[in-house]
Amino acid sequence: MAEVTSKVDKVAKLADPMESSIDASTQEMLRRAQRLNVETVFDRAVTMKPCAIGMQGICCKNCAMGPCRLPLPKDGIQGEDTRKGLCGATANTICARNFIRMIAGGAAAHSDHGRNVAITFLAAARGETHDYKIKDPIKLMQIAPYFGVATTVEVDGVVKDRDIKEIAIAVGEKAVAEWGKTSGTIDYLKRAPQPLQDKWAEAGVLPRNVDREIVEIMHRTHMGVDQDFRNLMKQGTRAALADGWGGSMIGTDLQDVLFGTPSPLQAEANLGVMKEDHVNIIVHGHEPLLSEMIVAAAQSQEMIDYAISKGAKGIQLSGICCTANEVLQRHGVPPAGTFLQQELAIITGACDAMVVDVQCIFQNLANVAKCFHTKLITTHPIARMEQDNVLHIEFDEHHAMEDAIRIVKIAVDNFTKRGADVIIPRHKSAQIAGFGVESIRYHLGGSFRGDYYTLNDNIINGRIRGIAGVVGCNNARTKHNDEHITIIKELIKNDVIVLTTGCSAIAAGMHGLLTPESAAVHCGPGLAEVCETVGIPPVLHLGSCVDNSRILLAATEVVKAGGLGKDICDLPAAGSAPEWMSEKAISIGQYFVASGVYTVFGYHMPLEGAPVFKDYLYKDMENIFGGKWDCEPDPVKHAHKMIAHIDKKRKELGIDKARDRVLMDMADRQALGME
Ligand code: SF4
Ligand code: MSK
Repeated sequence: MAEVTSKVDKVAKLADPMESSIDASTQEMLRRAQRLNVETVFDRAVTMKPCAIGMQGICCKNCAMGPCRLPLPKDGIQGEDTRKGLCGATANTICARNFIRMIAGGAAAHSDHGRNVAITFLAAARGETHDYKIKDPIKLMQIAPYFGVATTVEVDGVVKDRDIKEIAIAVGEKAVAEWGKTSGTIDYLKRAPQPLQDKWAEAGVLPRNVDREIVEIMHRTHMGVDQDFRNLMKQGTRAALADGWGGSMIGTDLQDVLFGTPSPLQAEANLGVMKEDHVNIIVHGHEPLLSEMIVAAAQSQEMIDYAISKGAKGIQLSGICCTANEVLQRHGVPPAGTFLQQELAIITGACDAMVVDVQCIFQNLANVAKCFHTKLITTHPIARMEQDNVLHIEFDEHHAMEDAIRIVKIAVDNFTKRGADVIIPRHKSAQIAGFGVESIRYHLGGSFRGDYYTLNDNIINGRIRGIAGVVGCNNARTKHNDEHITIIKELIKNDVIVLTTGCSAIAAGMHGLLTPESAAVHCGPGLAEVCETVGIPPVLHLGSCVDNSRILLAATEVVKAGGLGKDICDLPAAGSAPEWMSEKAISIGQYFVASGVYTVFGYHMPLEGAPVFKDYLYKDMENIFGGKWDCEPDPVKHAHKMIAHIDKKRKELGIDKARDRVLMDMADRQALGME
């Protein structure tokens, strides 16, 4: 081990490993970190407490007359709320401004990822880069009409298929334009159920283009502009929809076209996927543009031979955060861990290179890397680190493979510099990942009756009580993975099928919930029967954070299949982000709410200091969009709030009795409009 430069203050309080995580490998690595005197996020969470006023959402620093802080009086608000900042901004205004600035941050992060994918897609379509090819032309043909791109041409009165390259260029140009077009609204909005589109139009929240909605948030929240929390939220909703039904959805689709649409595959999860006798490369972040190339480079015979020539048995690639999910769902590359395990992967002493792109990357990785031999490599022009031990190799789509090979070689060379003190936790779990709208249709829909019919039938007859989306981050203020796993287990125990993405999906994989076998252990009898019959896990891994758009489209498919109402808000469904921490989670939450989903966050929401604004999100939103926010830190209560909502929707649909009856006959189906 190199000289330790990220020492924990000897007198500082340290995190209790057992209280910090439910995962044995995380506990083991945290103990090792503390033994080696290497500080991690878990220790910092003990020594640094969050600001109480910031937590309430009522600190404004939008001009230099502030920061203005508007704490709630100790005995609550009696009578009129007279709190105001120097300019007169009320608690509601300040809280709403802060909230929608989080949406802007989140939507910008997701959408800029989508933009980079669109730009690379267009370069590939035009033949300006030879490292990327169209892997899924069928998906390209499916999405082209949404952009208004024709897939056929008429020549001398005969209709013919249009040249695929021409279609790809036209789709690429249209997609890139979605970030800045000067008229109309985002093309993909028309993929939503018509009643939802009508609600958005009536509420005046149809997003015009992705960039404009984000910029307008920054303008409206500037000192002295929008001072009506409802009007501020209207803009927050526009930007969130521009993310979910725009930037993220386009990003997901074009990644599928370029890299292949995922289909279920087997892999493992947790730090135990690293191998002591292999070169270990970890990809971390969100954009799969470079990591796709690193997968190809690491699997090439040339690089494997090079690794063997340096004394390794091969190259073990693994991932952290959503870059992990991207390479998992398309190549079966195993995730080494979630967001909170990024420092721990280096603390194994076996990480020869950690390659990071954008989002969710701790700056402290550089300090931890200094304590070991690990090469930390930043690759994105917008995400560099100031520490001098960090190598920057700027990725460029025009020479992507060259960059990837250079990075893999650096990792292999670094293998020879590894210290003797290597400890890789043994824990890892098997998992099936790679689900999506298409594979749910295939596995649960049944090819004979058409899309999603069998899934709907099972929901109507009560074997499946409802659908939950459980997504999002870890948060060092909560016990690592505890809320994710408790909530998911409680949901599947009650026959609610779970769709998961992001770090929540990695957590589910680490704790063995992504296998068909887990159904018999953890599910209620109805869901267990469906999983056993179809051979799927009760928790379906749908990908990364941008792939939450897959959940929106799966919900839309369920609506289209019939029998469960006319809009997403009619479905027996609910959303959850148990351990959220990122601004992206707030953007995701708002686009789920505005798409009609009851969405419950764990930990806490920065709204307590502005009760009127909080009520607007927790109650009034439902009258506008059919979905609303909620927050419940207790994981069991959290799950039961979702289940109560699902049951309420079953009752409204008139299928609450079906859970006793289980089997539906033709007359039942006809009554529900399914025949
Ligand atoms: Fe204070 Fe108003 Fe300035 Fe915010 S904008 S810091 S509330 S004076
Ligand atoms: S990586 S945004 S910690 S899910 Fe998408 Fe995980 Fe949250 Fe980052």
